[in-house]
Amino acid sequence: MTAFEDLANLIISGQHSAAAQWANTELSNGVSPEDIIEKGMIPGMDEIGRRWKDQEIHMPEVLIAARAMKSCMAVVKPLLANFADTSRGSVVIGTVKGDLHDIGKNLVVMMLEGAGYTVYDLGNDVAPEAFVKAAEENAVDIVAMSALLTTTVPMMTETIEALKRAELREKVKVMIGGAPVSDELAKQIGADGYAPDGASAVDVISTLMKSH
Ligand code: B1M
Repeated sequence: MTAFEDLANLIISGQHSAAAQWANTELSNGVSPEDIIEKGMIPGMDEIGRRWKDQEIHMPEVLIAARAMKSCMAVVKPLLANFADTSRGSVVIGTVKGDLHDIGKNLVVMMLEGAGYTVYDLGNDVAPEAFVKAAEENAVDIVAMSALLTTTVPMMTETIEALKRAELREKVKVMIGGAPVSDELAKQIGADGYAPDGASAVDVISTLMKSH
């Protein structure tokens, strides 16, 4: 078993303190925060997703795994942010209205902050009007939306419509992400970009910034 599998197993079994301690120890051994996220944390959560889908586990197990994931994030996040010196641009991000899934969105936030973007994280269950208000008040370059439920994907369209009504759509680029969305959907709803994961989100946003 690789060391990263040990971390994945700590996440799967919901051992939040041990998972955070594992991350701390490996960081001091010189393992990069990116490797900890991509090779340990995400595979752990992916396995939880598979087990839940196959009805091998129930909601409490999912929630304790999510808590372990958050404990690890708290450890690696400050190190990702250390890469940043000056802001490369500003992003308002949230999980759309009706949707409480925030683990993937939080990973995207960490990656963007680590890459040097100023991020205004509105959390989850974010109404279209709240995206508009934050985009306007902070004069951001990018509005980024996450959705994990097929039933909340239409909220992305509603948010784009709200940006248009507020005459902000021409002033910002819109990026979407999350398991039920795709590049094709981004084109259909009039978003400017789609990213399948946190690392690609950084690439997509830097491309969008060039045309902004
Ligand atoms: Co829920 N859930 N959940 N859930 N949950 C899913 C999403 C589901 C696929 C499980 C399943 O049935 N197989 C399913 C959705 C089905 C669908 O609509 N297609 C589902 C359901 C149905 C529900 C409830 C309705 C269950 C119920 O109550 N009956 C309910 C809804 C609550 C609500 O939101 N209103 C619910 C609740 C929950 C919990 C609260 C228990 C918990 C969320 C805890 C939290 O987030 N704080 C939870 C979890 C954990 C999951 C699974 C197991 C894992 C999601 C996750 O965190 N993945 C999930 C099953 C699965 O995904 N296999 C499931 C790990 C994370 C790193 O990946 O979020 O995909 P992900 O993020 C990735 C990319 O998608 C991307 O980058 C991330 C990093 O690589 N990405 C972006 C995400 N956002 C991005 C934004 C970007 C760019 C990239 O730019 C803006």
